[in-house]
Amino acid sequence: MKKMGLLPMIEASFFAAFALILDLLPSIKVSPSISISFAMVPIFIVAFRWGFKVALASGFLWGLLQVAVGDIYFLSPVQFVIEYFIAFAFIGFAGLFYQVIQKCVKNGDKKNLMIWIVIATFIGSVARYFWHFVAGFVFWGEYAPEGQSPMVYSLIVNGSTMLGAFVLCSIVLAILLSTSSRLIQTKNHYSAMDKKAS
Ligand code: 218
Repeated sequence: MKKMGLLPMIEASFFAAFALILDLLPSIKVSPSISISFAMVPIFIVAFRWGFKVALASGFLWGLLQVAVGDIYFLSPVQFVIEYFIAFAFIGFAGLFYQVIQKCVKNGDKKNLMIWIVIATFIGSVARYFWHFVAGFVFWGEYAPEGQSPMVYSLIVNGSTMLGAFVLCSIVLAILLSTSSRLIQTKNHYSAMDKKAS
């Protein structure tokens, strides 16, 4: 297995810390259990800059930092591991689109870049919230309203949080990357996109 370079490692750590800080900002509170934030954006940037493995590491680190600062909900050891290590690391699945995204940047193909960014953001969000959904019906079921099954309760809470976060992250990333695609460029070349812009 290829070793991770020093620069991607440093970036994985930096962006994980950035996500932790963004998560401290006030988020959009839809209900007591549904709050929507764009804190995943830094991990998506890592995914688009370096790909799956580095983004997986960065998401994992964010979870670890979240635990270190004590900003967690602990119901049981299995719930804790699922929600703070597995779920956060799975945001890295957005990195599966690294190659096609990098190709769009290189070719100055802004339209397809936006499409792939939205798709990758969706996959990363689904991959994370799938685990919160699983933890939700296994461990959080007792919080379901009278007469609602834990499965439906978890799907509503985590499904709507996921959709909100996905939409918010997509908007932030689309604005950020349509104005400066350099943000996800790791190679030292001017892309066709930046040439067009200048
Ligand atoms: C139904 C339900 N309620 C609460 C949780 C816990 N949960 C959900 C989403 C994200 C996170 C991590 C911290 O942001 C947590 C702990 C759940 N899974 N399901």
